[in-house]
This record gives sequence, C-alpha cells and structure tokens, in this order.
Amino acid sequence: MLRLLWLFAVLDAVLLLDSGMLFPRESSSRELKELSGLWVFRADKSPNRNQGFERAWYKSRLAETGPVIDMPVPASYNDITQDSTLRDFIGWVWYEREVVVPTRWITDEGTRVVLRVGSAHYYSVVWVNGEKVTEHAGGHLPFEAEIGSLIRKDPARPCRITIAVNNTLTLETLPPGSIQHMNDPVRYPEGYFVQNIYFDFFNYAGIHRPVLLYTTPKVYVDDITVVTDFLDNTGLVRYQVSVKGAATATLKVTLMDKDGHCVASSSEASGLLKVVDVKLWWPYLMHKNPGYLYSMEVRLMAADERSTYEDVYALPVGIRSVKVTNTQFLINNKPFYFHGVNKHEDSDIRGKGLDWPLIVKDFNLIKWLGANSFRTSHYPYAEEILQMCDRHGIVVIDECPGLGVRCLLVRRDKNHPSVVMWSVANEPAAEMQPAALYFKTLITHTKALDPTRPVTYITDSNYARDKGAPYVDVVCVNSYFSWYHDPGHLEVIPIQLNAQFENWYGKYQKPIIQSEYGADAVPGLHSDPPMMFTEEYQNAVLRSYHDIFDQKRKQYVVGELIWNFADFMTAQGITRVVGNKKGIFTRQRQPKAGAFILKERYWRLANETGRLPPWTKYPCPL
Ligand code: BDP
Repeated sequence: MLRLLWLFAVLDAVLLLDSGMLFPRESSSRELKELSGLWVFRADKSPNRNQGFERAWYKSRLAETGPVIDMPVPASYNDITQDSTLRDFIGWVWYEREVVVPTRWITDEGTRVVLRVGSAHYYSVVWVNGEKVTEHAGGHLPFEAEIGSLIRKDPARPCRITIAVNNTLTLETLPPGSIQHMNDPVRYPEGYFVQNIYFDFFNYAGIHRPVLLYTTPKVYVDDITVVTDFLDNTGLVRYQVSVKGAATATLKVTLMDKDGHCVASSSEASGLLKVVDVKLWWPYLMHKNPGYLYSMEVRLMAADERSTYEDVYALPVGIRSVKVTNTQFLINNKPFYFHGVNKHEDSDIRGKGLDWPLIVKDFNLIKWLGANSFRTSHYPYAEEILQMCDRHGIVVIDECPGLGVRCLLVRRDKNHPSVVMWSVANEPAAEMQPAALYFKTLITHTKALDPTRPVTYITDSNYARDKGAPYVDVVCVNSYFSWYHDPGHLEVIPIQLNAQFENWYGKYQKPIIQSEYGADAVPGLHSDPPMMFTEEYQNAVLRSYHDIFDQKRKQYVVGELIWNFADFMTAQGITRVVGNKKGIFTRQRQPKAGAFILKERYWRLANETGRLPPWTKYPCPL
C-alpha cells in the first residue's frame, strides 16, 4: 500500500512539468515529414553579423539576397567546407528549406501541423513564409511551433522554412563562454574578436538534430507520464495522460507486451495499471533479456460541433525501479555496477550532427566492449540515442549543463527506463558557501520534479572543499592522477586514488562512481617504459585505476566510467593534439590498445556483477 501511495505522490510531482514534449511518432492519426537532407545556407559575415536581420533575409528566398551553399541537416556546419572562417565562425548563420505540404494537411482544419527542430546550437529564430513562428535558446533540446494557420494562408505556395542560428556563447549561455574584443591595432585587425569557451569540446554549431513536420488532430494527446515499480511479480505502472484541444475526451489506455498482447488497460486519464507476471526492464549483461519494453497505446476520441477526432500515441514503457543505499546502486532491487563510458556527440565531418550509421556503430562498440552504461557528458543527447538505450538496456546518467535546461531535460527524458540518474552539472565550482546553496537548491528542485531518480553532480574538486556534495545521492568524482596532477608519475595513482575514495566515503557515506578517469593517447604512439601520450601510458593508467576499483567496488564504489569512449574535437590549444585524445577508440571508432584492456575487464565485471545465472555466463567476444 505504501509503495502505491509513493507511486501516486511522485507522479504528481513529475506532472508539475508543464506541457508535453512527446517524441513525434507516426500512428494511425499522426503523420511525419522528415526534412533531413540538403538545406540552403549562408553565414552572415557582415562586420556586425546582423545584416540578415537588417535586410530581412527571411522575407524572401535566401538565394535572392546573396550567395548560398548546400548544407546538410542534421550536421554541424563547421567541418563541411574547406573554409576555416566557416569552421571558426561566430555569429548568425541562415538555413532555408522549401517543403511541399500534403494538400490534406492544409484542407483539413481539424489537423494541427507542427514544425519541430530536434536541436540547433545555440540560439535559433524560425520563420515560415517570412513570418516568425518561434525562437529558442539552448543547443541540446527540441523546440516546436504550430504552423497550420500560416501555411493555410496561401495554400498554393510551398512552405518556406528559414532558421537563423547563432552560436555565440556568453556568461548566460549553457555552456558558457565570452566574446573578447581585441582592440590593440598593433596586434589585431580592426573589429577583431574571439569566442572564449570554458569547456573542453569544440563549439560545433548548426542544426544538429532532425527537423520535421508532423500532424496531430486538433484534439490530441499532449503528454504522457509514467512512473513504474513492481511488487513481487506484479508490475505497477502509474500513468497520467494530458489532453489538449478539448475540455473532454474519451480515452482508452492499453498496455501491450512485445507480442502485442494486452496486459492491462484503462479508460481513465490517470491511473494504475497492474501487470501480472511482469517482465522487468533489465540492463544489458544483467539479465538474459535486457531492455524489455511494453507499449502503452493511448487512444483518444473527442467531438465538437464540426467533427470527431481520434488521436493515437504509443509510448514504449520499461518497468523497473531505481534505489540508492549507503553503499549500493540498486536496479530492480539488485546491486548494479556501472562499467561504462563517457561520450560526446562528436565525429568527423558531421561534428555534433545526428548520424544513424555513427549511432549504431557506437552501440555495437559499447556492446563489444561489455559496457553496460554511459553518461551523457556534458549535455542532453538526442532522444533517438536514449531510445536505443531503452531498447538495448544501456543504462544512462543523463546530464544537463545547468539550471534552465534541467526542467526541459526532465520533461523530455522522464519516461526513459534507461535513464537512472540525473546529473545537474559537471565540475561546478562548489567550494564557496553561496555556490553550495545554489547546488542544494538545484538538486532539491530536480528531486521535486522527479522523485523517482537519484540526483548527482559531477565533482573534481577536493572532497574537503566541495560544499554541495552533502545534497547528492551518489558521489561522482572525476580525477586525472598522473596526468593533470603529477604528470608522468604513474606510481602515485594507487595512493592518491585510494585516498580519494576513502576521503569521500569517510565524509559522506554515499556510494561513489568514478565518473571520469583516463589519459591522452595519440594512436600509434608507443614507448616502453610508458611515456605520456603513448598507448602504453594510457594502458598503465587504466590498469592502476582498475586495481583500486577492484578493492573498493567490494565496499562502496558502484561504478567506473572511462574518459572517453572516443577521441573528440576541441578548440585548438597547446594541450590538445587535433582534439582530446583520451578516447579508447579513435575518432574514427578504431580501438586503441586501451580498448582491449577495458573489454577484458568489462566482460569479467559483467560476469561477476551482472547477476546472471552461471549457465549464461558470457565469453568475452574476440
Ligand atoms: C574533465 C572534463 C572533460 C575534459 C577532461 C579532460 O570534465 O570535459 O575533456 O577533463 O581534460 O575534467 O580530458
């Protein structure tokens, strides 16, 4: 009974999250039109970067106001051409695409037509046929606008979508940066300025995730929230459906198993579905059938004086629970050990653009490695990636770059079973009392938004100085012993890592995840005895860390995430050799020597910690 009351209480909290952000899916009542492909493009290289607005480039075809080039969407624009001024461009760039919209979308007044941008970095303004429909700040989350009435104004003409995107980062943006004007005429040309950034990845920009048009009926399912748990072998799915466009509607909610059999149903907008003989959602390598997903079909019927409306939306649902004790991270009440990676959305040519071949390759590599988890360092990743995690049972620590983005992130990702913890920031300066209070508020608010998941932030500061740590559920620590500290001195790792764990645990008695560790290795660079930047040095760092992890994971260390899965691009600088080389895979996804060390270890850990019956132990793949 208590469990049920808790489930109801937490659902109410999750619902405080305003209106919905359902991922667009096709159904018998919803159509999609993907606008991926070639768009028309121009960077505004005028001295004040404002010519596009001054001359209203959105009012006519972009090609009529100046030269244009082809630009693929989704992709960062930076590495697409041979022009270094576009790679390093700061300011507004303009994208345009004309679309022919199906006649019935226009003639049927009972249809909503929505334009959705999966993400565009950083600030976007969107026009349709020269009229502004929305603007959005933030590079990693979707935004949308209803455009039906606009395209109905002049049905004969194609729908012209113009999107201006500005990548300038300031102290108010997430991630932050600052523009520095270089006013010394002896050293810099007139009007010269640079973008300073305070993070270690390239500030890729452009339209990074798919743009699409989709339809819903005028009365539609706006949001669905599910919170799951189980008691013995009964699954509990507390749900809430919110409807927009009508005061009343009839609903039919059906939960179906993988074979399409109905396992529970209801006709209420909110309620509790009980699933007998539940098939729980389990992480990869923790169970022989990981990533089991039910499908919750919500069917809505409504009518007004003009017409009747039917809307159908099917949400994948994984039934699982997450809990944290002093020493353990529990999924479905069983201890879970994170053996995983940190990633970036990053690759050759595409930059941060969503790319299916890359996504599938990365999942294949994650599975080959025997990894069961990753952290979305340092921003929310594409929803398509989280859906893959749900299906493959890859556990996610979902990270947002700070305050404003947090609500939106929780709203977007709340229903993913793969997401087991929120990380509200990476390495914040939390040593001062005001900062500590800020983090207390941040964490408390995140818990109020979603009491079903633990919350953390990632720390690298000295345990004695970090004042925000009392409020996290799990301590996540980054450390780079024998790299940034005591460079070249591999022998210090055991003593320093041991002290790190003992100090944090001694002070807070909370489970600890080593959320980053690693060393740069330029692929193909060798030396024995090991020297920094060689593959042998990266191997040695990994091995030393692993020895201590093996001691502490029997006590309170609940995970280890290598920095990084793959090499990635950064700003140019004297410590970066064409990017950060701490990947265990190259940027082209080929293994360095360290990948094989990790692979052997992760498969061993999977067999030791994955709770598989002995007869299903996994051999480490070749
Ligand atoms: C960590 C940061 C990460 C950097 C890494 C490094 O969280 O973004 O890329 O250091 O320096 O502290 O390689």
